[in-house]
Amino acid sequence: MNSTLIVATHNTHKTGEIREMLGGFFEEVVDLTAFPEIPEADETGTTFSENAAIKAIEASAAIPEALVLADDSGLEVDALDGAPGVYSARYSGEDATDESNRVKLLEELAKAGAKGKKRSGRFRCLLCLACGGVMVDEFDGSVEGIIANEEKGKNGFGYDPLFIPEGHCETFGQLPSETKHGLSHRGRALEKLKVWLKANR
Ligand code: ITT
Repeated sequence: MNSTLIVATHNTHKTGEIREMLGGFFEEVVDLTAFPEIPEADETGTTFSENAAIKAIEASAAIPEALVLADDSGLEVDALDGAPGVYSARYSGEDATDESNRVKLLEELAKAGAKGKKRSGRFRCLLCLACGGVMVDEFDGSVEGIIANEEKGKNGFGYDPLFIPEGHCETFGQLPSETKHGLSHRGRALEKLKVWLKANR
């Protein structure tokens, strides 16, 4: 097996986090921004697992010699019946940005009248590993928390400035990246992947 990992994403924040956490396992961690000829996968699944598999298998079929890892992730908020969930990236529409998504989330929670502990939720991450166009394995992770009343901090990406992980008083936007990596949905799924890599590479 070669020492390059292809991350089947166009989200460079995800790639950065995965590179930081998996650095020791691969010489290079690159994403699909380095392969503009590969079209963006249609995320037609209704679960994180289905969408992670779609992204991993499509990219792996296009680069069959490489080990490919896809990440499908998102935020589930209990007061919103699990929304935005698998639609987290495009919660506020097709032209959504991280900022417009955070604004929409605060608006929806205000409409729902969700205060204090009623603002509970979790980040989920499904990692799918593929090679030669075939799925090899999948790994999951989640972190429970509370949605803050307002944005705090500039670290991370997406909903990080609004997410206070269980056991902390600050958002992922305020906490150092090492703290986020140690308890995040992605960090927990990557720990399972590391066990797999140790056993299989
Ligand atoms: P790819 O499909 O190209 O991987 P994407 O950003 O569209 O990129 P997803 O469909 O998996 O990826 O959507 C993930 C969204 O969930 C992401 O855009 C954020 O809004 C949110 N999200 C996931 N992990 C997060 C994290 O660690 N911190 C903050 N927000 C996160």
